[in-house]
Amino acid sequence: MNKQLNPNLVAIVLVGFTVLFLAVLPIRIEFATNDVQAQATLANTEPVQVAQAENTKVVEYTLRTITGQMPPMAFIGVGGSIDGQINPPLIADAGDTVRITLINGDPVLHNLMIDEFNATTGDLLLQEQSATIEFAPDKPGDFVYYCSTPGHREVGMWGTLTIHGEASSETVSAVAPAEIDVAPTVPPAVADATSIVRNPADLPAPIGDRDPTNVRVDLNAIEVNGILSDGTTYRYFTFDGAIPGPMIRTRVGDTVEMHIHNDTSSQLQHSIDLHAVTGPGGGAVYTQTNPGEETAFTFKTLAPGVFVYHCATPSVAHHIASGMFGLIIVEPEGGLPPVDREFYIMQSEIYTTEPYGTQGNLTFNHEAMLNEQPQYFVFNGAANALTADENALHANVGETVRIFFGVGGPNFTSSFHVIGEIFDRVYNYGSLTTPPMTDVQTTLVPPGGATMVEFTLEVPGRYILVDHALARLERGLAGYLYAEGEDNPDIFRSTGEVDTAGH
Ligand SMILES: [Cu+2]
Repeated sequence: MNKQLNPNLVAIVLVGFTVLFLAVLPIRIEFATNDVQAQATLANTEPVQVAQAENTKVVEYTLRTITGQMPPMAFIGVGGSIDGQINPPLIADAGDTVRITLINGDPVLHNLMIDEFNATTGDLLLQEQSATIEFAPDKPGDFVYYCSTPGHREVGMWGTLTIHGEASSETVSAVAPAEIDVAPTVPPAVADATSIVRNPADLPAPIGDRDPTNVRVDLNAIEVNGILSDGTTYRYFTFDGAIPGPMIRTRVGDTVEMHIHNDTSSQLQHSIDLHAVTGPGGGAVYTQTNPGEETAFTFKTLAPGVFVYHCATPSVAHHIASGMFGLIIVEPEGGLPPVDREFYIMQSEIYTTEPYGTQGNLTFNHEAMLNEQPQYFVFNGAANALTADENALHANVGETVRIFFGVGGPNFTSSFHVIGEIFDRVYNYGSLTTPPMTDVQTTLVPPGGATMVEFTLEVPGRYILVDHALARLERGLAGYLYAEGEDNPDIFRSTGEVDTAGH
């Protein structure tokens, strides 16, 4: 399932970013690790010196991005009075020239923005990449500097720039306003976006009756442009390019060597927290993985069950909402009871700025996520994904079906239900050591939780998988299960058939 992206593509994207920001902003970009590298300075981007009073001055600050502390992401002062301070307060007087240099502390997408002064470093992606901005604040007040990468400000990457003094009409911003596109139009759908839907029949075979053993699992974190619905694309984060991530299947007592790779094309760190793990962070503590790198840890499966795994890199909810979750099944000794068909489905929400149904390339909206107001609810990553012929569930009358059903969330509990069927057995909360509940219509599955349901198909037809909070059906949450076979009029028949059959 590993999808290798062309490193040349990454280079092209980087060059593209650089050209874009050099074109519109007065910045210098340099790489601090190599002082012979050329500085790219455009002649027309020198700050204009205007109307500066004699007592104005240049105020310089250097900040470096830092992760893995508390808060999880932040700026840290470098040199001078702010050295070593997390998100240090920056101070200047109105009319001063403020010069801020940002150094990227890790190979992850960061930037620094101050909205009120149209000041931005542009995106920095490489470790030790730096950019310097200059601007002349013309009004007093407290202004937030922050990183605009989704989720970063929210987990702590911001501080305050305080400008003292009087607002002066004679003091003019030395920086031409950046040409920020504020048009409300939605960008067009990404032309080469791919399906990120995992077919629900794509899961490993049962473990069966075997002794505990050593298992190696490799997962690759990949950020991809995926198809959310017809004519609509979205930037997903995935394990191995599909949602949910690959099902991991083990038995109790196995020793699992878990490897997390982060694709070279990634812009963010990724990691894994498996709920089947007993240990710090479920593994997340040891797997915060930079783009192009790999981490690993080993754990023993102490308890059988159906467990969720997910990325646990801040903002964790953002990474989950972007598609980074899956199931790990730990089978009991002797394996699970045999069934005819198994399926693998997970539910999640997608928080876009644009309303449900908007065509184009939609954008993630962190505030909507914090407010728990998704536009989309999805099975296996995309709107109505499991109603499409290529991803619908298929079985035959007389067969027993098992569905592993989990909720990535990040926020909404599912009232999982199959319209027209009754669950013969529900392994509530995914517990495989508790006797299943029997004859259940609808079962609750919380975020970060899972269930295993089984039922036998007695009557042919199309059954609809839903969350019985049915408004979500109208936001993309539906799947079809087609049962083929002979009619079974003793169990179900239409009025018409009764008449013609003479019963
Ligand atoms: Cu992630």
